Amino acid sequence: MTDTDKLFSKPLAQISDFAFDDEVVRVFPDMIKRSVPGYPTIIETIGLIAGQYAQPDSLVYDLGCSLGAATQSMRRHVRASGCRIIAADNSAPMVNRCQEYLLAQDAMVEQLTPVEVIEADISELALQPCSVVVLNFTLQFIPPPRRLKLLTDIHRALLPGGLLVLSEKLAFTDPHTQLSLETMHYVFKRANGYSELEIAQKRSAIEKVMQPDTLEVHQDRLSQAGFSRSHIWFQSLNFCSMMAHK
Ligand code: GEK
Repeated sequence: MTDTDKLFSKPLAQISDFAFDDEVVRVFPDMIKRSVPGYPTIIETIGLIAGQYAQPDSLVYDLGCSLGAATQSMRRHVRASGCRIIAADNSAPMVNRCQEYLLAQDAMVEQLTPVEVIEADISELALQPCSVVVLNFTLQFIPPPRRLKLLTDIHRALLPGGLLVLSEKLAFTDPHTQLSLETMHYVFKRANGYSELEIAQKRSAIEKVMQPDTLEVHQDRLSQAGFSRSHIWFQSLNFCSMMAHK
Protein backbone atom coordinates (compact mmCIF):
# COMPACT_ATOMS: atom_id res chain seq x y z
CA MET A 1 0.00 0.00 0.00
CA THR A 2 1.21 3.54 -0.73
CA ASP A 3 0.14 6.79 0.88
CA THR A 4 -2.88 8.82 -0.20
CA ASP A 5 -2.02 11.98 -2.15
CA LYS A 6 -2.72 14.95 0.13
CA LEU A 7 0.15 17.12 -1.14
CA PHE A 8 -2.06 20.03 -2.22
CA SER A 9 -4.89 19.63 0.31
CA LYS A 10 -3.88 22.56 2.59
CA PRO A 11 -3.67 26.17 1.35
CA LEU A 12 -0.03 26.82 0.37
CA ALA A 13 1.46 30.30 0.90
CA GLN A 14 3.63 29.80 -2.17
CA ILE A 15 3.22 27.18 -4.86
CA SER A 16 6.56 25.91 -6.18
CA ASP A 17 6.99 24.18 -9.52
CA PHE A 18 6.02 20.50 -9.36
CA ALA A 19 9.01 18.15 -8.93
CA PHE A 20 9.32 14.36 -8.74
CA ASP A 21 10.84 14.45 -5.24
CA ASP A 22 10.56 12.18 -2.16
CA GLU A 23 7.14 13.53 -1.19
CA VAL A 24 5.70 12.89 -4.66
CA VAL A 25 7.30 9.44 -4.87
CA ARG A 26 5.60 8.45 -1.59
CA VAL A 27 2.11 9.14 -2.99
CA PHE A 28 2.78 8.62 -6.71
CA PRO A 29 0.76 5.41 -7.38
CA ASP A 30 -2.31 6.98 -5.74
CA MET A 31 -1.76 10.35 -7.45
CA ILE A 32 -1.43 9.03 -11.00
CA LYS A 33 -4.41 6.66 -10.70
CA ARG A 34 -6.68 9.44 -9.37
CA SER A 35 -5.39 12.00 -11.92
CA VAL A 36 -5.03 10.19 -15.24
CA PRO A 37 -8.25 8.74 -16.64
CA GLY A 38 -7.66 5.24 -18.01
CA TYR A 39 -4.20 4.83 -16.42
CA PRO A 40 -4.72 1.20 -15.21
CA THR A 41 -6.03 0.15 -18.67
CA ILE A 42 -3.10 1.87 -20.40
CA ILE A 43 -0.59 0.13 -18.12
CA GLU A 44 -2.12 -3.31 -18.65
CA THR A 45 -2.40 -2.81 -22.43
CA ILE A 46 1.21 -1.57 -22.76
CA GLY A 47 2.21 -5.02 -21.49
CA LEU A 48 0.15 -6.67 -24.25
CA ILE A 49 1.51 -4.30 -26.93
CA ALA A 50 5.11 -4.93 -25.84
CA GLY A 51 4.37 -8.67 -25.83
CA GLN A 52 3.31 -8.38 -29.46
CA TYR A 53 6.14 -6.10 -30.72
CA ALA A 54 9.19 -7.10 -28.65
CA GLN A 55 11.67 -8.93 -30.88
CA PRO A 56 13.98 -11.75 -29.75
CA ASP A 57 17.38 -10.63 -28.42
CA SER A 58 16.42 -6.96 -28.42
CA LEU A 59 16.05 -4.15 -25.91
CA VAL A 60 12.80 -2.57 -24.71
CA TYR A 61 12.98 0.93 -23.17
CA ASP A 62 10.63 2.48 -20.60
CA LEU A 63 11.64 6.16 -20.67
CA GLY A 64 10.50 8.25 -17.68
CA CYS A 65 9.58 5.01 -15.93
CA SER A 66 8.64 6.56 -12.54
CA LEU A 67 7.93 3.57 -10.28
CA GLY A 68 8.04 1.12 -13.18
CA ALA A 69 4.32 0.38 -13.63
CA ALA A 70 4.68 -0.04 -17.42
CA THR A 71 7.90 -2.00 -16.94
CA GLN A 72 6.20 -4.39 -14.50
CA SER A 73 3.39 -4.96 -16.99
CA MET A 74 5.84 -5.55 -19.87
CA ARG A 75 7.92 -7.97 -17.78
CA ARG A 76 4.81 -10.11 -17.35
CA HIS A 77 3.85 -10.14 -21.05
CA VAL A 78 7.10 -10.05 -23.07
CA ARG A 79 7.98 -13.64 -24.01
CA ALA A 80 10.48 -13.10 -26.88
CA SER A 81 13.71 -14.88 -25.94
CA GLY A 82 16.74 -12.83 -24.96
CA CYS A 83 14.75 -9.60 -24.41
CA ARG A 84 15.86 -7.11 -21.79
CA ILE A 85 14.13 -3.97 -20.49
CA ILE A 86 15.92 -0.72 -19.63
CA ALA A 87 13.82 1.57 -17.43
CA ALA A 88 15.14 5.13 -17.09
CA ASP A 89 14.15 8.16 -15.04
CA ASN A 90 16.04 11.30 -13.98
CA SER A 91 14.49 11.43 -10.49
CA ALA A 92 16.75 9.63 -8.00
CA PRO A 93 13.91 8.97 -5.50
CA MET A 94 11.80 7.46 -8.32
CA VAL A 95 14.68 5.22 -9.48
CA ASN A 96 15.39 3.98 -5.94
CA ARG A 97 11.76 3.13 -5.21
CA CYS A 98 11.33 1.62 -8.70
CA GLN A 99 14.25 -0.75 -8.01
CA GLU A 100 12.61 -1.85 -4.73
CA TYR A 101 9.28 -2.52 -6.48
CA LEU A 102 10.95 -4.57 -9.21
CA LEU A 103 12.81 -6.69 -6.63
CA ALA A 104 9.47 -7.28 -4.88
CA GLN A 105 7.96 -8.33 -8.24
CA ASP A 106 10.89 -10.74 -8.80
CA ALA A 107 10.21 -12.29 -5.40
CA MET A 108 6.55 -12.92 -6.28
CA VAL A 109 6.55 -13.88 -9.97
CA GLU A 110 8.78 -16.29 -11.90
CA GLN A 111 10.10 -15.97 -15.48
CA LEU A 112 9.95 -12.20 -15.68
CA THR A 113 11.85 -10.35 -18.42
CA PRO A 114 15.15 -9.05 -16.95
CA VAL A 115 15.29 -5.32 -16.28
CA GLU A 116 17.89 -2.71 -15.50
CA VAL A 117 16.85 0.60 -13.91
CA ILE A 118 19.03 3.62 -14.62
CA GLU A 119 19.04 7.21 -13.42
CA ALA A 120 19.39 9.31 -16.56
CA ASP A 121 18.05 12.30 -18.44
CA ILE A 122 16.33 10.56 -21.34
CA SER A 123 16.99 13.47 -23.68
CA GLU A 124 20.72 12.74 -23.32
CA LEU A 125 20.61 8.95 -23.31
CA ALA A 126 22.57 7.05 -26.00
CA LEU A 127 19.85 4.60 -27.04
CA GLN A 128 20.94 1.14 -28.22
CA PRO A 129 19.09 -0.83 -30.95
CA CYS A 130 15.66 -1.70 -29.58
CA SER A 131 12.30 -3.09 -30.68
CA VAL A 132 9.89 -1.25 -28.33
CA VAL A 133 10.12 2.16 -26.63
CA VAL A 134 7.54 3.42 -24.13
CA LEU A 135 7.07 7.10 -23.30
CA ASN A 136 4.11 6.82 -20.94
CA PHE A 137 3.20 10.41 -19.98
CA THR A 138 6.85 11.50 -20.11
CA LEU A 139 7.30 13.54 -23.32
CA GLN A 140 5.01 16.25 -21.90
CA PHE A 141 7.67 16.94 -19.22
CA ILE A 142 10.50 17.36 -21.76
CA PRO A 143 10.96 21.03 -22.76
CA PRO A 144 9.22 21.47 -26.16
CA PRO A 145 12.39 22.45 -28.12
CA ARG A 146 13.96 19.09 -27.11
CA ARG A 147 11.05 16.85 -28.07
CA LEU A 148 11.83 16.39 -31.78
CA LYS A 149 15.45 15.37 -31.12
CA LEU A 150 14.35 12.78 -28.56
CA LEU A 151 11.81 11.26 -30.98
CA THR A 152 14.39 11.30 -33.80
CA ASP A 153 16.87 9.47 -31.54
CA ILE A 154 14.19 6.91 -30.66
CA HIS A 155 13.26 6.39 -34.31
CA ARG A 156 16.93 5.90 -35.22
CA ALA A 157 17.44 3.33 -32.41
CA LEU A 158 14.34 1.29 -33.29
CA LEU A 159 14.88 -1.88 -35.32
CA PRO A 160 12.81 -2.45 -38.49
CA GLY A 161 9.28 -3.27 -37.32
CA GLY A 162 9.93 -1.40 -34.06
CA LEU A 163 7.27 0.51 -32.14
CA LEU A 164 6.99 3.59 -29.94
CA VAL A 165 4.11 3.81 -27.45
CA LEU A 166 3.49 7.49 -26.67
CA SER A 167 0.93 8.43 -24.00
CA GLU A 168 0.17 12.11 -23.37
CA LYS A 169 -2.32 14.58 -22.01
CA LEU A 170 -3.71 16.37 -25.07
CA ALA A 171 -4.40 20.04 -25.76
CA PHE A 172 -7.05 21.05 -28.33
CA THR A 173 -7.06 24.03 -30.70
CA ASP A 174 -10.86 24.23 -30.72
CA PRO A 175 -11.72 26.14 -27.49
CA HIS A 176 -15.02 24.26 -27.03
CA THR A 177 -13.33 20.86 -27.17
CA GLN A 178 -10.57 22.13 -24.84
CA LEU A 179 -13.10 23.43 -22.31
CA SER A 180 -15.40 20.42 -22.38
CA LEU A 181 -12.64 17.81 -21.96
CA GLU A 182 -10.74 19.90 -19.40
CA THR A 183 -13.96 20.31 -17.41
CA MET A 184 -14.60 16.57 -17.57
CA HIS A 185 -11.05 15.95 -16.35
CA TYR A 186 -11.80 18.08 -13.25
CA VAL A 187 -15.07 16.16 -12.81
CA PHE A 188 -12.98 12.93 -12.94
CA LYS A 189 -10.58 14.28 -10.29
CA ARG A 190 -13.41 15.46 -8.02
CA ALA A 191 -15.07 12.05 -8.34
CA ASN A 192 -11.75 10.57 -7.18
CA GLY A 193 -11.81 12.67 -4.00
CA TYR A 194 -9.72 15.71 -4.94
CA SER A 195 -11.10 19.05 -3.65
CA GLU A 196 -11.34 22.29 -5.67
CA LEU A 197 -8.34 23.60 -3.69
CA GLU A 198 -6.22 20.52 -4.48
CA ILE A 199 -7.12 20.69 -8.17
CA ALA A 200 -6.35 24.43 -8.40
CA GLN A 201 -3.04 24.26 -6.48
CA LYS A 202 -1.83 21.20 -8.45
CA ARG A 203 -2.70 23.01 -11.70
CA SER A 204 -0.57 26.04 -10.68
CA ALA A 205 2.32 23.80 -9.63
CA ILE A 206 2.37 21.79 -12.84
CA GLU A 207 1.53 24.32 -15.56
CA LYS A 208 5.13 25.36 -16.24
CA VAL A 209 6.71 21.89 -16.04
CA MET A 210 4.13 19.95 -18.06
CA GLN A 211 3.21 21.33 -21.47
CA PRO A 212 0.72 19.28 -23.50
CA ASP A 213 0.60 19.41 -27.31
CA THR A 214 -2.32 18.86 -29.67
CA LEU A 215 -2.70 15.55 -31.49
CA GLU A 216 -1.78 17.33 -34.76
CA VAL A 217 1.49 18.62 -33.27
CA HIS A 218 2.30 15.10 -32.01
CA GLN A 219 1.57 13.44 -35.33
CA ASP A 220 3.51 16.05 -37.36
CA ARG A 221 6.47 15.73 -35.01
CA LEU A 222 6.38 11.92 -35.15
CA SER A 223 6.45 11.99 -38.93
CA GLN A 224 9.26 14.60 -38.91
CA ALA A 225 11.18 12.24 -36.60
CA GLY A 226 10.84 9.54 -39.28
CA PHE A 227 7.91 7.42 -38.07
CA SER A 228 5.95 6.01 -41.01
CA ARG A 229 2.54 5.85 -39.26
CA SER A 230 1.06 6.93 -35.93
CA HIS A 231 -2.41 6.43 -34.52
CA ILE A 232 -4.31 6.55 -31.26
CA TRP A 233 -5.07 3.19 -29.61
CA PHE A 234 -6.66 4.64 -26.43
CA GLN A 235 -8.32 7.86 -25.35
CA SER A 236 -10.16 8.81 -22.18
CA LEU A 237 -11.17 12.49 -21.99
CA ASN A 238 -8.04 14.59 -22.71
CA PHE A 239 -5.58 11.73 -22.18
CA CYS A 240 -4.49 9.44 -24.99
CA SER A 241 -1.98 6.83 -25.98
CA MET A 242 -0.57 6.44 -29.49
CA MET A 243 1.37 3.81 -31.38
CA ALA A 244 4.08 5.13 -33.73
CA HIS A 245 5.57 2.63 -36.17
CA LYS A 246 9.16 2.73 -37.47
C1 GEK B 1 4.25 5.36 -15.57
N1 GEK B 1 5.82 6.36 -17.15
O1 GEK B 1 3.79 5.22 -14.42
N2 GEK B 1 14.58 12.24 -18.16
C2 GEK B 1 14.12 11.16 -17.49
N3 GEK B 1 12.93 11.14 -16.84
C3 GEK B 1 12.21 12.28 -16.84
C4 GEK B 1 12.63 13.44 -17.50
C5 GEK B 1 13.89 13.40 -18.18
N4 GEK B 1 14.36 14.45 -18.84
N5 GEK B 1 11.69 14.41 -17.31
C6 GEK B 1 10.72 13.86 -16.56
N6 GEK B 1 11.03 12.58 -16.27
C7 GEK B 1 5.26 6.46 -15.80
C8 GEK B 1 4.68 7.81 -15.51
S1 GEK B 1 5.42 10.40 -14.89
C9 GEK B 1 3.98 11.12 -15.49
C10 GEK B 1 5.56 8.97 -15.93
C11 GEK B 1 3.23 11.95 -14.52
C12 GEK B 1 10.26 11.62 -15.47
C13 GEK B 1 9.82 12.13 -14.12
O2 GEK B 1 10.85 12.02 -13.15
C14 GEK B 1 8.61 11.23 -13.83
O3 GEK B 1 8.98 10.09 -13.10
C15 GEK B 1 8.11 10.84 -15.23
O4 GEK B 1 9.05 11.35 -16.16
C16 GEK B 1 6.72 11.36 -15.57
O5 GEK B 1 3.92 4.64 -16.53
O6 GEK B 1 3.62 12.05 -13.36
O7 GEK B 1 2.18 12.54 -14.98
